Amino acid sequence: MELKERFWQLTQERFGRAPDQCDDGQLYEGLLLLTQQMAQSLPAPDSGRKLYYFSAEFLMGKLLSNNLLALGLYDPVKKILSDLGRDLGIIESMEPEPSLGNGGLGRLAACFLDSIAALGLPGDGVGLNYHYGLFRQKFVHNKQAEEPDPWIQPDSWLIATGRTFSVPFGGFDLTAVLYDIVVPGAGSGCANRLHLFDVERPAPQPWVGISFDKEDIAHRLTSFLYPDDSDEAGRRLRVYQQYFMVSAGAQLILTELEERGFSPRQLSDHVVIQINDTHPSMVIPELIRLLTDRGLSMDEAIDQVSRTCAYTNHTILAEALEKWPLSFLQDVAPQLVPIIQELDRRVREDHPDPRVAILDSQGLVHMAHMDIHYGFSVNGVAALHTQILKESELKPFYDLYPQKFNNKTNGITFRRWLEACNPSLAGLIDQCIGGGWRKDPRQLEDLLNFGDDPAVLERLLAIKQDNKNQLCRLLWAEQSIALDPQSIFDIQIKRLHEYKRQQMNALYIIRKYLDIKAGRLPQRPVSVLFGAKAAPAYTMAKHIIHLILCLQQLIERDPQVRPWLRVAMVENYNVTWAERLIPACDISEQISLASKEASGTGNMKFMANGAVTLGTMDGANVEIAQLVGPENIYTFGVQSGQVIQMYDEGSYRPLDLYHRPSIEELVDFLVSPELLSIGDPACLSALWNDMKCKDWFMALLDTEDYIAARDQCVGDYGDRQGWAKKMLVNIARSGYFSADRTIQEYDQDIWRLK
Ligand code: B1H
Repeated sequence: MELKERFWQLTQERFGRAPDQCDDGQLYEGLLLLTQQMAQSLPAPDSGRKLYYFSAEFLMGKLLSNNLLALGLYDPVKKILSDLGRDLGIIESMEPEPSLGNGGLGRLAACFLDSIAALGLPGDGVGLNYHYGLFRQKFVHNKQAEEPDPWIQPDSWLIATGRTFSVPFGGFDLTAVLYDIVVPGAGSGCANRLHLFDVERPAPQPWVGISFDKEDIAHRLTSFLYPDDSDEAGRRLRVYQQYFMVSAGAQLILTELEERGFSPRQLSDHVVIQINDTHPSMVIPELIRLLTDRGLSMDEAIDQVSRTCAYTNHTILAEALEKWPLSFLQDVAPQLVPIIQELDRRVREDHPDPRVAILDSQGLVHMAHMDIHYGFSVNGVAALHTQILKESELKPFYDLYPQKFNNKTNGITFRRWLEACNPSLAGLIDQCIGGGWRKDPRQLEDLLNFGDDPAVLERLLAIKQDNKNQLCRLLWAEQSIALDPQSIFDIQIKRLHEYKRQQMNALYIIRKYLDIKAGRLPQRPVSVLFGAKAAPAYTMAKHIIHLILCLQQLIERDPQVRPWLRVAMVENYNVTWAERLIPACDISEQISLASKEASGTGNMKFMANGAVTLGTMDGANVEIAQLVGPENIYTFGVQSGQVIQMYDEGSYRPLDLYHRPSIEELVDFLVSPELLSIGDPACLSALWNDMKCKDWFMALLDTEDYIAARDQCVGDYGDRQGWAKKMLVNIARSGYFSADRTIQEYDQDIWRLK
């Protein structure tokens, strides 16, 4: 049946009316059903070995456009709608964004699913169906407030499969119900699935506090995206969620293995599990348990599992490396405890070094250690990150198992992050080099032939300007933020964390503010945009949001400063906002303390959309710098080796830096009468104190160098031709960061699926 006919039939059946009589919501639902049906009819990729990507987060973003593109329906549907006088963009805005993740780690998992399906590889995601994703952020009195974000509607991308598994918790069993989201592969003609487990009868209301009795767990286990682990209740709930996810996931794997006609003894021949950070690490002892239940000896089970599981490390921040008290596990999944003890015993037998033990002297289970000993691969997510893992963070393990360690520099799907979010740029690229880059982003390098073509450079600038105009209209309509589209758009969007150093960006804003007040005008007007959520219990991060919002208000009220400098923090930053902000960006702020940002993926998205990076030599910025060359990036700051050494020696003294007059003036502005009259003195002075005396992520160390590099960057922007050339080189060299490339490397070096 023809697409149009099918759509007419569908809305007729569903709403008793033809599309031209439907409202936007009905059209959205109709398109959702249509795409879903078509995606569901695609076959799964031809299976050799099958991958299961286990992750506590999948930050999928809106799916309608993405799926239409993957199915090759985007243009036809757009046409059908415009013939009706309707706009796909507006229809799409009806879709709630499933925020089942915090940030980069969850978005990476989503990009990977997209690439795995596009490459026609057999690989499904395994996670949890949180009813409330990450909180919805509101700004109240210049502070972050959190509201629950229900995303599941009667019609959503979730498909009830009817499959259930029984998860044995200490003292009771709980049924895990499987929902699927279909993941159609762009151009591959096949589809994979994202498997999300849920409890059978989820509580209708979000909750405050949890009592951990059987009833509570039974109804609320999947209520929220795993909470931050700042209190014991949060930590305990995480362990419940994690075990629920891995036990149901492991049972699904063994069921599918059997359905494919293989025995549990053949597990590693037919299955590979990628463990995304340590949140799913309990899959190792759980699979060992299930295999021994099915008749394998302990030795056989351990051998099979060790050849099936591979681990990705995403951070060296100590607080994110999970260590669970054995006593928690004793409550949650007592059947795992003897297995973990046995795994630990075997490690100790072979390796007396206590640093590599699984169980430490305080009774904590080091999840990453278990992954490394009992997995066959350990990878970092950017070249520098993997090097740091090998040379310092995980050195004792690297010495034991050098062959297990490998790097897989992160990537992004260009289908969402260029084709879909920046159609005018995509169109210009087509005109220059044809459409081959859409399948193979490395072909973007052909753009380098146009580096001296004034017409192309001019188009590039015009498209950027157009995207900035569009963003301005949206910011005004949705958040009453008015910006000058002619100003430079300097953007920092990412989770709020001290190591990402939004506070250092704020110090630059203060520098410019003071300059303008003193009559020293900047080279040109700059708008500094932020988007960031802070974990609800992360006090210092919330103070930094407060500081930024106070600066925003201070400047808004000041007619002397406002024409030159604006600050705008976007409320409730999420994937959808990122898709609007990134195409409109001139300067991409990637200013983490060197060694602390494992990779970053926002940096890659900005680059592909023609922003120029202002960054430290951290994470994937290092690889960006190599690719574009020094004249097309602005780098600054102390190098990672030196930072690591300062931590080792404990030699960083922020107070000494603070007493430099150029820095003191900036830091002291936090407690100036201007700011105190707007903000909360307790928050501002707490932040002020911390920056002077603690500054754990060394913002003051790089402040002077940062200000100089940023001024240089703002100055260079004035040479419009020169700047356009930088943009072009950035776009041209971004193809390396295609998630398709990353996934091909995972497949070649780790998964070997076909
Ligand atoms: C990343 C996390 C993370 N690394 C714990 N680690 C979390 C750890 O709620 N938790 O418990 C949540 C998230 N997220 C990010 O992964 C890195 O910081 C980025 O640099 C990297 O690009 C991304 C994907 O690899």
